[in-house]
Amino acid sequence: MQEMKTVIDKIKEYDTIIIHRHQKPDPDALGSQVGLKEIIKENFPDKKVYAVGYDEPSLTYLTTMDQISDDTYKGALVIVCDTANTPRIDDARYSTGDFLIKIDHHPNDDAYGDFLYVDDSASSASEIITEFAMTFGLKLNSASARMLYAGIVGDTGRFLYPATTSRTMYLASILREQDFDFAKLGRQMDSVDLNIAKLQGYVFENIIIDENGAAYVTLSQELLKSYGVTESEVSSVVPTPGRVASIEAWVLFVEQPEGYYRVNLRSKTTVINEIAKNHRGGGHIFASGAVSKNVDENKQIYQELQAAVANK
Ligand SMILES: [Mn+2]
Repeated sequence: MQEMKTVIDKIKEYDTIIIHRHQKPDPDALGSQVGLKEIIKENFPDKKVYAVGYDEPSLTYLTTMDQISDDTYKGALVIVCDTANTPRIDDARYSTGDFLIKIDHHPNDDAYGDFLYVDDSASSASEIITEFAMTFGLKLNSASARMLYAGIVGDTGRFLYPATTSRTMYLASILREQDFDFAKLGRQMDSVDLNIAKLQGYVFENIIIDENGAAYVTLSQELLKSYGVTESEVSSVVPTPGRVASIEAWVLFVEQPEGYYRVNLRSKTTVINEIAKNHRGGGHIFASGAVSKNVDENKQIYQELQAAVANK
């Protein structure tokens, strides 16, 4: 609460506020970033507030970013949402403002910034921003509510994942009071292009599952090219194996053009973030990312996952 008070005080103190979030944005990154921007615009109309970063083509239906000059950062407040560590922040200029605030719900392994508001019990950064608005009686509007709702829906898998609490649902219901087309938004977020649907088919056809429900699948560069799927679009097949009843935990090895692998670890009830930490990564207890040098390390990671599921 005291921490939130500092955030509102800083927002009141600065005329220019620039909001960042992580690379390869997902709906929660954009939802918390632009949700906060819209809240500040609505409640402090004299302030200049910007949201910056790469426009991820598959998410431009949610929002698009502002283009600003380097000079804009002079004397500005910079807020970074939904980003656990500095290498993942989209747009390196985040460090060139006057004061830096981190607002996040990932475990606080990299405590960057002049001030931090981190609540790893929150389902999403968007939930934190919504609670922040409620705490200080800030007005919501349809634009902020739509973005924040999208962020919560995104990070909870539509209220499916265990991080979904009664607080999550309460705050979502507050957002739902605003006038935006939530059915259309939900449909857009649930839709995939046909090539992604086909890649999901590949995942179901080729995933290896052991007797305890530990599973893995490897997506090579060649395969991604043949399906016409970009690196950023791969994220939409990461939750796919969870739909199989006999799968308890899974890992997707995604080959990179440079030859190493991005490792996506997910589980229903098995803690897997320690495995990620063993392999240049980390994250939430049921959703983590890591980096693997080669096929041998992939095998090692899968063996660790099998052991974790077997010993649960
Ligand atoms: Mn998030």
